[in-house]
Amino acid sequence: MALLSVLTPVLAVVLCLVIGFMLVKTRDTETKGTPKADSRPWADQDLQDDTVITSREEEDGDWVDGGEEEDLAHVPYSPPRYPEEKMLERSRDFYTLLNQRRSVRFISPEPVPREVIDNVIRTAGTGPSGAHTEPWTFVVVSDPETKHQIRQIVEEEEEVNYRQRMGDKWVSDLSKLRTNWIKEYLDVAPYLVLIFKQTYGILPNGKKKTHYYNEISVSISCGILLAALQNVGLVTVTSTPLNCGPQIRLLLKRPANEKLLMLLPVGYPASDATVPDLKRKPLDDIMVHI
Ligand code: IYR
Repeated sequence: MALLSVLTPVLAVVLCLVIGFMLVKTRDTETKGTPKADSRPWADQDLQDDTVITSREEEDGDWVDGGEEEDLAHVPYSPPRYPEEKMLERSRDFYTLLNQRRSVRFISPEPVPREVIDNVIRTAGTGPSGAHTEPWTFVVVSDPETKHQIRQIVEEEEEVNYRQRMGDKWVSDLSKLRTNWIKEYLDVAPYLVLIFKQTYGILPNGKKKTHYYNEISVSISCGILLAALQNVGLVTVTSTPLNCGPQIRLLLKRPANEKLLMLLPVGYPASDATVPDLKRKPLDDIMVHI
């Protein structure tokens, strides 16, 4: 009994040491198991989306080291500089042009010159991207059968979205826009442009390359594409079909590193096209000058 009372404090100390050791060990293995979490500083809290949630497949494999890439020459840059008067005029004109942009769901089947589509996509490809990785793929579909298959996928999923996934509040928020899951424009528009974000790159040697901020980069390039379409008098509606990405990716035979970000039907507006009579917020409501 006496021996037991002497040993109890010793046992308690040993027990504490063992528990402490086990805790430190667990923390060590946890950090080792998720090296990406710490080595991805661009994964800003505010940008948490599926850009930074990598699947098992994406985590595995051989990633290229930044240092493996060649150095790049830096060259002089002197874009046009306009007198202030001219700047004012150009800023007004560009605003007037883009202020006429509307999401149009009634698109004419009239053919559009292919070269115009090539040029607007070239323009979208001028967007800035994280570490200049250019993490975008623009799939242009004019084949009627493929357009129809896309329509079938989108309508089937959108019906479930509207009826179940989006919920009453979202559906009622949209009622003023008179949208629904029937997307005739997917058959009718001469072109469907499907924009994929490449969640990582694949080099010719098969190694994977990090595509920093890929979602925000591709979103910016979509904005430029919308402006380029407006500039040539074409219309579109920025559709982001919920839950259709994987099926459309497989239909279009795109690789697993590409995720569908946006689907743009592109063409001239139908002669009887209508749009909701929306108003834009005035400058004072969208700008804060400090
Ligand atoms: N993607 C659906 C629903 C939709 C969602 C928003 I937010 C809109 O501004 C418009 C529609 C659709 O395209 O019908």
